[in-house]
Amino acid sequence: MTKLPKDFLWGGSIAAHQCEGAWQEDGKGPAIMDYATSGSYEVPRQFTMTIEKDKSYPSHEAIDFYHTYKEDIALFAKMGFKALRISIDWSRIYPRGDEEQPNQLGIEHYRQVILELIKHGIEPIVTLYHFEMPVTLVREYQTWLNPQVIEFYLKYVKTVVEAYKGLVKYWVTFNEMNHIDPQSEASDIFTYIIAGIKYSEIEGNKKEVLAKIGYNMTLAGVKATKLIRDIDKNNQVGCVFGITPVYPKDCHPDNVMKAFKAMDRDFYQIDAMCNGCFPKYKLKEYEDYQIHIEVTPEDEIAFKEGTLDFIGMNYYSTEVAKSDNDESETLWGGSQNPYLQQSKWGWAIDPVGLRYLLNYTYRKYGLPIMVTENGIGAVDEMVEGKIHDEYRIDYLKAHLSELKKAVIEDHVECFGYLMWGPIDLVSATTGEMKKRYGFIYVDKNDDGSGDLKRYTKDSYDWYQNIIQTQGEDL
Ligand code: BGP
Repeated sequence: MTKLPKDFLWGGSIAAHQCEGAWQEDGKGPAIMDYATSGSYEVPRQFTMTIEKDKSYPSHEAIDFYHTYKEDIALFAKMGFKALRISIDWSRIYPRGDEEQPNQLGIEHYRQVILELIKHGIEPIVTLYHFEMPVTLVREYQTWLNPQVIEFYLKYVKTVVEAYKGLVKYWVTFNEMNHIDPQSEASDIFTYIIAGIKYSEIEGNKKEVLAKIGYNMTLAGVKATKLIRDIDKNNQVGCVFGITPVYPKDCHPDNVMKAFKAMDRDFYQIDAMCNGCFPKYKLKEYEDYQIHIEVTPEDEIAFKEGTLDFIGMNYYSTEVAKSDNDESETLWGGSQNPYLQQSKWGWAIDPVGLRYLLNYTYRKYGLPIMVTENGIGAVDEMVEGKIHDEYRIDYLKAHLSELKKAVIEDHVECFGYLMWGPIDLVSATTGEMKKRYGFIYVDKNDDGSGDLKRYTKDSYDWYQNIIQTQGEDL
């Protein structure tokens, strides 16, 4: 067999705050990413308390997908997409997060987007939280530290899942909450995009704050999973994790152990959501730091009843467990791998890492996996209206070939591949447009210039053929 199965979900993934714009339209409230400025590889994004006139906030206009979704979805359909992962911006449904009644205009907008996808035979895969928290919940309610926020989240989830009952089957409770891990030093960017707070400004015991946020979000995730299935038993619920496998520096047993431990960062929450209980090893580890997490009998039931139907996997890169004298550093805090090349943004390119991760995760949990993000951020140059992005084709081809081996040779149950950023959009970590992922180029630059016009790149035709031949040409 050289083809991937007929019903394999080929497609792409996007997120509201990175593409929609229209940040004050149809009753949307301000969300945490609306206060994130643009940055670059060298200059980190800033997170401001007010909208400052001399700064630029890329989510405000983004690529204007809020208004262009029909044309953009038509372009995805022409490529042959079977699935598109979108996110719903919580602040369009409950602008402050704590209202009694939802904003009908927000509900109606996403209904139209979902119907448009269905019209083109594209399966909508809906993420309920992709860094889009109403800012009020951070500033007035202490973000995920406050159990009340779990209740607000569940109310929002109920509203949305009931509204689109029968239209959406695949739901994702959270995107990449795993980047908050008390075990390691976090960076401002990750604590901000996930929970709206800057790591450097956390007062008191930082580890304790991260542990509590991580626990409460995990609890919210399992409660939401049960809720979504209770609303419609045909619903399939997953959670998306951003997983960066960690390799040992060499075969010295101490280094192997170090790498094994470092993998906990990305896996302890998957354990919690798949094994029916919050992992005891994590609770004990917290105790070692004098952090106590109270798991109530009610929580225990929630973990039992809220196990996942599938695992969503965002894969970009691998890293090496940090050793004391290694200066090189990755975004996730490990060291660079000398055997691998890196993207312009320092992300190691490791196609085999995807096969390794698919096997590792499938053998650990036995659940179906969807690759919910994978791609390369690169600088594209337009020459006479064309973009020859062979580097993107090389990256995707190499990764898809390894995915194919995992499915066909290793028998991993992977039922979809959603390329990240099928249309150029705002980078989450840097806030740039320059870091482009798409098959479709958007004429928009970091200085705000550009007419937002769309152009297909060489990779657009390439992916169209891969989908058409079910991966036979890889
Ligand atoms: C993932 C996020 C996405 C996306 C992607 C690429 O972590 O889920 O939102 O942005 O990374 O990252 P970046 O945009 O920073 O290149």
